[in-house]
Amino acid sequence: MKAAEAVSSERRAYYDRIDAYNMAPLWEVLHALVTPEPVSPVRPAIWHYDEIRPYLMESGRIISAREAVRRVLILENPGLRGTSQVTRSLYAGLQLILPGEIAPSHRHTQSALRFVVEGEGAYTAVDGERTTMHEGDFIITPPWTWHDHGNESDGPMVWLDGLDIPIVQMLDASFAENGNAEQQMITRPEGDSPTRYGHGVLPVDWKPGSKTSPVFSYPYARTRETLEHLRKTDAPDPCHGWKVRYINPATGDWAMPTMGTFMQLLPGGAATAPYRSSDATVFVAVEGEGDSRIGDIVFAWKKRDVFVVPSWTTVTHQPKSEAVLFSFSDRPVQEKLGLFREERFGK
Ligand code: GTQ
Repeated sequence: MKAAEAVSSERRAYYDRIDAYNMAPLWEVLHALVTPEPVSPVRPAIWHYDEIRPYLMESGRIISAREAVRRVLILENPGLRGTSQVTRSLYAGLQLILPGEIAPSHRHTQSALRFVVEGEGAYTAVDGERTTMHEGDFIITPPWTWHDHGNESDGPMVWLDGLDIPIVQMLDASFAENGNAEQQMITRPEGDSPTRYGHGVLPVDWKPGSKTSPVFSYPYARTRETLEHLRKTDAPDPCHGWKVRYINPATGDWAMPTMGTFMQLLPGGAATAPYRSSDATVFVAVEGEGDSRIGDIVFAWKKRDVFVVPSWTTVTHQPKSEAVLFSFSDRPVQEKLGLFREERFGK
């Protein structure tokens, strides 16, 4: 408003007259619309799992998974409170399912990823196939696929939900419906899609039915094996350590059309070289502990903590010893629109 106050009374009177016709002068706002580099309300943020876990468990006494439909504590960026956004394009939340509970079947146009944070043995069912969840697994719910979750194990199960809710919201393209039954019919054996599509072969006449990977479960054990192999054979990247991206094996493209997902192994000792990119990124610590400097702020993290690096904010990671980080961002969207930029400093 400062700029507006400085304008002459002649201009202000003119702005008032055109206002009645739902018009506004570009020259008063151009600098804020078209910035020389990203200017974001998103702030670096961290959720320490030790601190928030008691509240998550308390949610289990306040409401059932059935009543809540999805019993989730939304992780809201402190710069975006009230918007259900962890970055401007992404949603994140921690979902709790207690033994014996069911999160009923529904489907929606938003893509979802599950990153398993705590617990063992609950399942998510996607399009007639169940997947048992283990810590560190990355599991996909493609748009418009029926999905329900359940916990037949004897402990609480917690995973991070990552969804493209703000992207779908911006496009006004949200559609959703509830299933007729709480749990969908299981029509394929467990392991069907990873075996069918994830072994370097495809059924000969198979054609993609969607833009999402036909493999919807990426077990941690296999990703970890790749990272360990890279560690033994390759020098670490100065900015990333040993870092892989999850792919759709049928196309080599990202596993999901709107969200890029990554896992990286950071060598112990030295800090990574400074790096920044235009995709605000949500990280989950999977193994180890360390510090990350994000802009001017240093966060100390350990296993299960979640932290956010805003767009175009320089980050360095300094693990205490070897550590593993999972992360996700809107990079596939930015790449497809020709918007993605990154910058490496020093090395
Ligand atoms: O599991 O379908 O955290 O629809 C938010 C919206 C989870 C889900 C969320 C959802 C889901």
